[in-house]
Amino acid sequence: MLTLDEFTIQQLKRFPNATGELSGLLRDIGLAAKRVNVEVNKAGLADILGDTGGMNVQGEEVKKLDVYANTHFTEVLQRGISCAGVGSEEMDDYIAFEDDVSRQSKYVCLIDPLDGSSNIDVNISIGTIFGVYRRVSERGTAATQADFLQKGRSQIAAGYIIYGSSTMLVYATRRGVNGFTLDPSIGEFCLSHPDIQCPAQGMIYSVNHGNFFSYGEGVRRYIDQCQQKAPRDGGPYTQRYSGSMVADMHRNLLKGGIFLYPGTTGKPNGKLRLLYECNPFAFILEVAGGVATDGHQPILDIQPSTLHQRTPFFAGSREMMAELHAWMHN
Ligand code: P6P
Repeated sequence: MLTLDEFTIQQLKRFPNATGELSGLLRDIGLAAKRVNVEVNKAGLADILGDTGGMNVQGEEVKKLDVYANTHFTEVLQRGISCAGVGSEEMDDYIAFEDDVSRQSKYVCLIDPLDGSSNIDVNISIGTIFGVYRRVSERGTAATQADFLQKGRSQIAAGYIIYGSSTMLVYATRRGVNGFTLDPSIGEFCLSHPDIQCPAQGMIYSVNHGNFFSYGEGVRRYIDQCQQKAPRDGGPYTQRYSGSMVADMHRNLLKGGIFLYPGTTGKPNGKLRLLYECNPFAFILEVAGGVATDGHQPILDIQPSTLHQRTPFFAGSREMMAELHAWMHN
């Protein structure tokens, strides 16, 4: 059974020109994930549960675990040798690490340290989402805003940790998507899902029906036909939506399915964040054979203008996504 560290080193050997910085960064993320996992697993016990009383840049109440996760991932990345700075859902602006080693580092990271945190108190799976970019600013200097506002297609790697019935780390590079399950008995992430492919077709659709009447007409038509799928048309479909993006996207990635967070009349750009929620999952899906769009263009082709901008998000099995676009645009 390959551990995450052994796997990243094995990948390194396949590419002699690689410096090992990306492997080091991924190991750093794995290390931080183990620590966050310990706290997530005892959230109901420690006083870490519950609100800090603070509000994050999204205007959402901040759970203590959010703060812990953000602090921990940021510190581990700063102590590493591969990351020059971090942009995070929990921080108003990006952080450019000031120490000399970090200023020489090749990459920057965008993270949602604990997505779905409203589910912490009710024990529904939550997750960490991350995207890794090669910096565009000069090494030896502090990371700049341009480093963080790159198109998602520029990602070198992207992934997530799901703190669920088991804790898994899934990450993609251009070479493939691989999943590692944490073995608590040895405290290591072990390769459990090599070369993940998203099935071209699925029978799961994931959407918040509570917003149905505020979605666009094409989206409403698509959802209606999902509910009427006959066996001869690949149905019946089942609706699965947990309110935790990492949990819903992970299930659909493995089983096939489609996830929709459309814009609404009140929020035309929807709720999900482009840089640290949608871009990482769009990258993972495209490498795994799936599709992710804003309803019109690939998510990965959107040129970001601000760190916390939102986008409508449709993602999943490529045949289901083709059907969605047909209902939205014909
Ligand atoms: P709604 C969690 O807050 C989150 O950002 C995603 O994890 C999740 O998919 C979405 O919001 C749920 O939003 O409006 O359906 O409750």
